[in-house]
Amino acid sequence: GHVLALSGGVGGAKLAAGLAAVLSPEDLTIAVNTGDDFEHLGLTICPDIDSVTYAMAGLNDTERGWGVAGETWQAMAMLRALGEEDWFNLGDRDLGMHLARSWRLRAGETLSQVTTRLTQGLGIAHAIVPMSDDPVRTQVVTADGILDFQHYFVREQCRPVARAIRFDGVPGARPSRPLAAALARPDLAAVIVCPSNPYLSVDPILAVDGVREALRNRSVPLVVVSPLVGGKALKGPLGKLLAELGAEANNLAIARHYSGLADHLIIDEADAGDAEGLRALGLSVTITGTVMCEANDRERLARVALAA
Ligand code: FO1
Ligand code: CA
Repeated sequence: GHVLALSGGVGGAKLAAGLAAVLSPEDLTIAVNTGDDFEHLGLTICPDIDSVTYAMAGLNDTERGWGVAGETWQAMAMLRALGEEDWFNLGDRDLGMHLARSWRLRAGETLSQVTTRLTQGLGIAHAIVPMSDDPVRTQVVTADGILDFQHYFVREQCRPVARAIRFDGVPGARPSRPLAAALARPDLAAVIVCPSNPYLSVDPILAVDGVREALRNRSVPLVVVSPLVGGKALKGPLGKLLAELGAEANNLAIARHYSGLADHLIIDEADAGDAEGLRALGLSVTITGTVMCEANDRERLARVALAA
């Protein structure tokens, strides 16, 4: 049967790459968060689509966690010399991606069509699809006003105190055609939620018109791979944001967050103590190593998720 994976960047991208390594292209659709997208210097930047794309093409920078490995920064140096905005680091190779995407969008292609074009251009046979072709923008409501996610996260370095997260554009954003098609497939066998941040990376996907309902009414298992290891987010200074919003960083909170959706939670060995409480909530649980350092780890975790 067909597997639908929901993914954000970084952690999600690693499992998505693992799933692609063990499933044929006909058997997998990877639907990606576009809430982190933004317009910058006249370009449309889609960080999570690019994280998944670069991970699947083997081009991702594993140190930094975003962008292309072996990147150079000549264009940034010129922007800086020109006195233009330089707070968002666009590598030279990465810029090529944004140029290609932006002009194809301007020429009238949908984000789904552009993403298919660009991923195929990099030799990726599996379907990486945006959650929606309509713009959805994650925003952080702060004491100093509403900030687009990248402005909050990168430009302001998460400094303003957060009051709420909102997704501008929903309701009203329709699922992309390939996401809607995957949700409606009669041979859909499972939905896997990759180890991405539930509040920032998965919630925007669930907020797209009809997606949460479709997943709630599905008849196939929904497996969540927890993004936590030892009760901590694996990457990023997002702990501060989530604490300010009162979101707890533990697997029980994650299970409650996905209640009515998740059947099975995969948690890290470091959090084995959570299993009992999760089972009491009616979930089945797999305990395994969830840290993905190498291709082997990604594929192994992908197999564990499929077995679940
Ligand atoms: N993150 C940063 O912390 N600083 C950057 O300058 C930066 C640039 C950047 C460029 C392209 C891209 O695809 C991602 C980039 N990111 C950067 C990461 C991005 O902000 C995050 O990956 C997510 O949106 C949060 O998960
Ligand atoms: Ca992200």
